[in-house]
Amino acid sequence: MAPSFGEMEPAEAESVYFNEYPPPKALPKHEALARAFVELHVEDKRRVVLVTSGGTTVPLETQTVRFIDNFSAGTRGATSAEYFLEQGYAVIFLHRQYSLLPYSRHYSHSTNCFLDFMDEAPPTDASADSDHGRIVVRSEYQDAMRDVLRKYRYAKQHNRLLLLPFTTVAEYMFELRSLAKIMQPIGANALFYLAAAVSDFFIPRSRMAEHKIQSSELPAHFQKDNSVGAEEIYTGENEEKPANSKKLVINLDPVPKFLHRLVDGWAPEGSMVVSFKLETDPSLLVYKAQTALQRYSHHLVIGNLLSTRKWEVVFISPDQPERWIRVPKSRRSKSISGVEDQVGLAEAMKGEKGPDTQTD
Ligand code: 9Z3
Repeated sequence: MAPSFGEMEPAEAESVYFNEYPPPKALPKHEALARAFVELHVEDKRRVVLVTSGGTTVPLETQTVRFIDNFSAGTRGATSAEYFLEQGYAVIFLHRQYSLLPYSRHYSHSTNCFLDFMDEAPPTDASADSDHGRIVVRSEYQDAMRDVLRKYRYAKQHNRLLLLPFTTVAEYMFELRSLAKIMQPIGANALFYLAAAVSDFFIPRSRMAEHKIQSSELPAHFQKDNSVGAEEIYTGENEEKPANSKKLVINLDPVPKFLHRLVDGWAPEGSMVVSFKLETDPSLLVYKAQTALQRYSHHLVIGNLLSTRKWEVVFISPDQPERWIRVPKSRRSKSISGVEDQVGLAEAMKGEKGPDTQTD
């Protein structure tokens, strides 16, 4: 039996994995955009951060109808990107397509849709006929929206933000590898901030069905096209065919861990790598974050629990005691959209000024 990725040296796992998949179609275009972006900011000696954000998918079929997803709205990544921009960084935002984006996040996936922020201008004596029915931002949102709009415009006009989308875990891996290599000239001014929720399990291409997996038996003359479906491909090798043919048994392999390769090979010498660790069981979080730090020898693991991720995170860094950062209860969610929750945490994470040891 072929060795699993876990049994291979990181460099071997890299070559096997990247040879198995064709690179994403958008990769050459993304690489060209990233090269131009990096060149510009290297010239200006600006710090550049690659923020990854959103969940990766694992397709069940090559012509994908169904896929497995990882939880992430993109709030952490999009909010953090705004803070990096404010701190003078240029940001490459590698994100799951249609997940939250810096700045537009305030109005895109909110509980209130963006139309709720708008109104028709009230008629005034002075208003000309052409002004009649003009759409304006409602008065109570003017200040907040002006602030967001100015920051958004600034980032755009000064070329500080590059948005690059991915969908599948394979696309994410290709993009991450290419971008890290393209960032080489940035050297110690480069930061990797890996907030994307990356799938731990996937179906290798060699075992993936081409077409939509059928939920019922097909007449014999159709069977050829669909014979690579559920039973043969998704049932474990020694398992019997499910008695009920509607049952789909999915057999997933572990995704190779490329953080090693990022730290040891792809990322520029002297750059900083920050990864996130997501758990749901509180008793595991610190242990898992510490294990990740030891395994990959990078600079910081930020641990968070699914249920409390908007209020608290734990920093695990080499030779330091674990450090919890918490948003006090009084500053938790009063927002319309819910996304401002994260702002409290981002403020706290900025350091000295933040309520970093508060535990209420
Ligand atoms: C996180 O833990 C992020 O903080 C969240 C953010 C996904 C919880 P939202 O987007 O949620 O604000 O809704 N990311 C998980 C990072 C991850 O999957 N890490 C992998 C690992 O620990 C690889 S670096 O194995």
